[in-house]
Amino acid sequence: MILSAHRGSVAAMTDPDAVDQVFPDVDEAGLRVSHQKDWAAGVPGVAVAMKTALTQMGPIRSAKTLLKLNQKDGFDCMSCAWPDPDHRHTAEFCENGAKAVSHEGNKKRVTPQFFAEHSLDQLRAHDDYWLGMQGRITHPMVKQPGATHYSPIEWDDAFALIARHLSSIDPDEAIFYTSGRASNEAAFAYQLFVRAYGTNNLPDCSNMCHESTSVALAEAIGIGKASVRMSDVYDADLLVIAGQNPGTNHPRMLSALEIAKHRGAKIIAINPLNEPGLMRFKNPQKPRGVIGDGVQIADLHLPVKLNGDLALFQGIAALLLEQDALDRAFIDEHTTGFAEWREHLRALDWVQVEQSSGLTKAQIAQAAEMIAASRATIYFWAMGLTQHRNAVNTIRELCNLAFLRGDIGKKGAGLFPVRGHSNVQGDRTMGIWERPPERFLDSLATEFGFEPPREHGHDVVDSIRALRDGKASFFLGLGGNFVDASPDTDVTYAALSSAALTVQISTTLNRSHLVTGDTALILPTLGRTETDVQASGPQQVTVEDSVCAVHASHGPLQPASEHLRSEVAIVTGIAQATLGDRYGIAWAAMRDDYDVIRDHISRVVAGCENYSERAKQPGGFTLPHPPRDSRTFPTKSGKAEFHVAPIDVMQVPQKHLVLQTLRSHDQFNTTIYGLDDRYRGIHDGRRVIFIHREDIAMLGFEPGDMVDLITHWEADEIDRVARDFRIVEYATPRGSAAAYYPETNPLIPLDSTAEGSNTPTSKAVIIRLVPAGSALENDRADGQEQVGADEGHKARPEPVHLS
Ligand SMILES: Nc1nc2c(c(=O)[nH]1)N[C@H]1C(S)=C(S)[C@@H](COP(=O)(O)OP(=O)(O)OC[C@H]3O[C@@H](n4cnc5c(=O)[nH]c(N)nc54)[C@H](O)[C@@H]3O)O[C@H]1N2
Ligand SMILES: Nc1nc2c(c(=O)[nH]1)N[C@H]1C(S)=C(S)[C@@H](COP(=O)(O)OP(=O)(O)OC[C@H]3O[C@@H](n4cnc5c(=O)[nH]c(N)nc54)[C@H](O)[C@@H]3O)O[C@H]1N2
Ligand SMILES: [Mo]
Repeated sequence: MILSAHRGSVAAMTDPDAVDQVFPDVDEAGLRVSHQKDWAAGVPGVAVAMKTALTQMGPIRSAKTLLKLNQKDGFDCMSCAWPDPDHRHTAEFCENGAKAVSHEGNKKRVTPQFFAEHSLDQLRAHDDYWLGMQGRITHPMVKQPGATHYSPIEWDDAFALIARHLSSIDPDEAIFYTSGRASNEAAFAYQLFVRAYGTNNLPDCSNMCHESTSVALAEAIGIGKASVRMSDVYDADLLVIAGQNPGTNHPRMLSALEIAKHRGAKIIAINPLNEPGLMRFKNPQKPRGVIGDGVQIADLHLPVKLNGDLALFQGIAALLLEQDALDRAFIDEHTTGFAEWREHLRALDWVQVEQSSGLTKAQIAQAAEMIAASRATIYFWAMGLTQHRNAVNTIRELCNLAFLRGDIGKKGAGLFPVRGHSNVQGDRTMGIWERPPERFLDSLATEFGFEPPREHGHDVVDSIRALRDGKASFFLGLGGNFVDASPDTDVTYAALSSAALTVQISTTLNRSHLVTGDTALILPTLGRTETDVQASGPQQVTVEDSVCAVHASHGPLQPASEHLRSEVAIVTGIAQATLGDRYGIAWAAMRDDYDVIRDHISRVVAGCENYSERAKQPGGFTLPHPPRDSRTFPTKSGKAEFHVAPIDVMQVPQKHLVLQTLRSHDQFNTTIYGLDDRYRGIHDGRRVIFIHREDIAMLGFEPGDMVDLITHWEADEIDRVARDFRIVEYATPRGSAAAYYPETNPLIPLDSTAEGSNTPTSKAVIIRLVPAGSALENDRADGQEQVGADEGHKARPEPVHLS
């Protein structure tokens, strides 16, 4: 079927696999590339969602789960942290939410027999897609030192093993990671255990995600969270969406954008790529959405160069200042540092702005005009802003813009970092933080009668360094896939492999079960779709979304195995085995009745008074946020703080590109649901690199060529290579390339992090391209051995999609 290159069609709506191929079947492994789409579907991508759900869960489980998804009496979708609207549809989920639920509700099982039949070496030869698709892990498993296979272990023996190890080391030699799916109850119990044990080594996925946001917002407005309510999105005049791809990563946001547009809002998209979800939206729930062209989303698209946002925001601000388009009253009453900032912008070097942003002054002026004409603007952002060396400064510059126009603490306006993992924000609120605020520790001390450690712990990057340098020997992951999500894959693999004991609390199989310490444990847990019954009866858990709204969640499905334990039961079990009755903390009582945990939360976490009752109300409650609620700013100065930052121009050597590493439409972080990225026109393959046509020619290649990617990083001697990527010509600015994560994580140096937040620079690493295979040859000629991570790729070609 041939579709227009510039417009999706109704046929494509009903047949999501319809493609017009640009170079069909060029790849022996089956990769196909078609034209990019210029629209995305929102709530719900019915055809695709139902197909996935029915295949993996069957009709009964599909109906049981999907109709409870994001409902007030149901469970919280684990696919993203987009807030729930007050008025919900019967089907309040998106295609990717359905994929996440189906993945967890999968009827396939990873049993002790599976582990007996597959050695670790055999499992390592499979890719992430295959691993994740094997289904739910059913029993606790152990890998003994030197063993070739995992074997079953009793829960109590697993807890005792952990306790023995923890008792034999200094608490600061242990690392306790959290991924952002853990419930507030599990997170609270976990940080309590870790601090009672004696360390603040609580890295979490935030350290690789919105940490730059948390740092920048805490400095600028005194609190690291979004300053908007869901209703503000509908009341805004202008929505600025920078460095975010909602069509794939927050599809339910498209419905909110559609409503806002119908109420007259304008939208500016700031993104190197013209992501379909930012361009045009089709809502299959409404006739208007299915027939015709759908709703145009972005009124202005600014194709900024990678890492060019700081310059762009300064350009916009300078023009607004020139036009005197500012909210004087807000600036005078609520801010500090304005005069100095204005001076800085008076001297703005427009040549540098245009170079760094890749945009013309005329394009930037269009954005300034739209902002000047708006009475209330919301600024949205995600990984496109946070994962850069100057990310903290970039986000502070966005805050400067909001202050300039008084766009904070006002109806329809504010700062809206859109979080990733569904409860990553709640986990932080509950104390999952390597740098906990003193006030939080004081409350913990009062509530539990022990003195928690005050020294800051390791974040993700520092945890890897500690393991690498032999300063840590124990790793526990409460969810997530640490080795695949982290940067510098070879370094990270070696670091984790040097540990004495690694423990993963998980639902499905992933690489972190295969790259392990001498001894390794897999502790299988209930997911959010499943019922959780403890001694006092069925339990609920609570979560917090991107706009500080807290609510309860309980799953409808029978657990995948009778041997699974809830995250709370596992954490309190480890705590009991390790600490016994040290400090008299009643671990068993917390496990038996989560209200006991919630009562502690009420007294320890500011804003959570009377927690259990309020969280369980239909729709829950919203946590306080002083700048949003009353324009009070709990910063050092008590005001919103303007901040001056120099423009940071990346120095890219000739014949090199800047690479961003992003998500396809068929993945959730390191979980690969499928091998398509249909909005970007990619089918049956993931090892592709998107490059501007003229850059391809400049580098002496052609679209379809196979290349190896090599990092340019002079700070150390390590060779960083990712092999066998197919070049795809794509609409991206000159010099800015893109490829999928986690395949490209071997390219990101551990030491390449954002200033101030230590977040890996996953959206800007300088690379060069060589013909596929020649990176290996050169290395051999140099006599340098390549270690580990990417080596296995040759042996396991991209599997062909079977559906
Ligand atoms: N289906 C699905 N949903 C998810 C996830 C998933 O993997 N799959 N992951 C979840 C998680 S943990 C997170 S954090 C979020 C991530 O949500 P996103 O931040 O949307 O995720 P990315 O795919 O990393 O996309 C980054 C976007 O920023 C753009 N970008 C890159 N560099 C720059 C830059 O320098 N400037 C600007 N202006 N733009 C830039 C990219 O082109 C891309 O559109 O999604 C969450 N939701
Ligand atoms: N190059 C590059 N690297 C990146 C990024 C990038 O954009 N580019 N993005 C970064 C970002 S934003 C993030 S958030 C991190 C993500 O890092 P992580 O959160 O560590 O990784 P995930 O892939 O989300 O973790 C998936 C695993 O979680 C487990 N799991 C799923 N559900 C549950 C549950 O309910 N309970 C428990 N206990 N386990 C569960 C499953 O076993 C699954 O294999 O990656 C970061 N890494
Ligand atoms: Mo994230």
